[in-house]
Amino acid sequence: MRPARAYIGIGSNLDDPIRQVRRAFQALNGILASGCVAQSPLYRTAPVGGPPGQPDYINAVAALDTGLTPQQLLMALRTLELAQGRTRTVRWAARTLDLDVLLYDRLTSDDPRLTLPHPRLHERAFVLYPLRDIAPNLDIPGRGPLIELLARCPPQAIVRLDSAD
Ligand code: A4P
Ligand code: MG
Repeated sequence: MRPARAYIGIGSNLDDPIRQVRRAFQALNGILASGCVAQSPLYRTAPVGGPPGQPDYINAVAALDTGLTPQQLLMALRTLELAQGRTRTVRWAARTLDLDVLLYDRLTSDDPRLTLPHPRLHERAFVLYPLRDIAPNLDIPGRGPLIELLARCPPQAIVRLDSAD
């Protein structure tokens, strides 16, 4: 069967976030029946929401071809988060690694355990910029062309890092 194309949002703002994100790219390649087909550059971004005083985030996006179902993929991502020391306290708290399923082919779901596309992706510069780097022609089901979402996105502090950083 043809694999699905999933896009994974990667975020970290604890314990050497650049290293956490690079490690996550490698770990994604190790997911069963899956392969990473594109990696975005890394971005340094101001925290959106959550408790005040959080450090900046490092964000990136990966494209993954996968034979897993969306639920199996989410479980695999949870395992990688735990392997990189993720703990869950309050919503949007600082974290060593957050892995979100942004898109899974053109599947839509309003299940709160796995909402597709990711319910906040269309309004977040820290997702839209790295997504554009690896998939500029994407059309987000129910939301429209990525380029139009970027044009409408509220201003947010975001800086692209050099690959040497
Ligand atoms: N869930 C539902 N749909 C999905 C999906 N498509 N992918 C459920 C992943 N998980 C999904 O997630 C909370 C619940 O969402 C889970 O039960 C899962 O089944 P979580 O990872 O435990 O907690 P979270 O990440 O704190 O919550 P949430 O609501 O997913 O947060 P967001 O929306 O991901 O926001 N600012 C910057 N600059 N950069 C960031 O990366 N991230 C967040 C987290 C806030 N501010 C940020 C950043
Ligand atoms: Mg999350």
